[in-house]
Amino acid sequence: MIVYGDARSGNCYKIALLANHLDIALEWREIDVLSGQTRQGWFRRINPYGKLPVVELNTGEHLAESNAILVHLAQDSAWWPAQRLAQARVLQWLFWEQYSHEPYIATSRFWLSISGEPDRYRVQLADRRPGALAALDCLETHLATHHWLVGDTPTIADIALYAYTHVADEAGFDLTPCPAIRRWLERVRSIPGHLPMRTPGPPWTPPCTDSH
Ligand SMILES: N[C@@H](CCC(=O)N[C@@H](CS)C(=O)NCC(=O)O)C(=O)O
Repeated sequence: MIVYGDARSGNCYKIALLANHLDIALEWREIDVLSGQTRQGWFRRINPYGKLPVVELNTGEHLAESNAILVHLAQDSAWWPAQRLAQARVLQWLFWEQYSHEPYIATSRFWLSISGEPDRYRVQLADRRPGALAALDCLETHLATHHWLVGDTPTIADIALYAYTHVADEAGFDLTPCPAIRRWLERVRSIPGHLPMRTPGPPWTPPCTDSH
């Protein structure tokens, strides 16, 4: 499977982490989110949304949206529960991650630690802070009484939420007051096959760099 991703991105990291657990071999094509490649014609043809990550499956078909990719890869594995309600609960966390966690924590991290111009985003960072704190509070409350987000074993809900929660400090959020989250992060890290987030390798060069 080919992955177009930026190694600094938590959304892209989700795919690398699950693939490692599932022993899926990856060809990682490093695309710098700041390079403008995601707005070029070649990229829009594989993902009209213009966002990383995108995977190219063995069939040659493309699939975007990190959590949709997780659902696709996890089928028939222990990371996707067999029971219908448990499946819906995993989706509940995946949708929550995209609507109530990622827009606050991942976006703040991008502005603060990746954009290279954090001062430019001072107002936006302050604006997103209450939403990020609410997301962390929600996670902390749930994890205070649950080992994993859904059921008794880890699922792709844990992978999706781990991706940006474990780098919340890079978004300006100290997890010291969140002991349940910190214990859960440690549990996720202890699962055999865990893969830490990497630093980006050299950028991949598309065969044709058309801009339309
Ligand atoms: N909902 C999408 C979000 C993807 C996303 O925001 N990707 C960012 C990197 S984390 C990106 O490609 N940014 C480049 C751009 O917006 O041009 C997902 O979960 O995959």
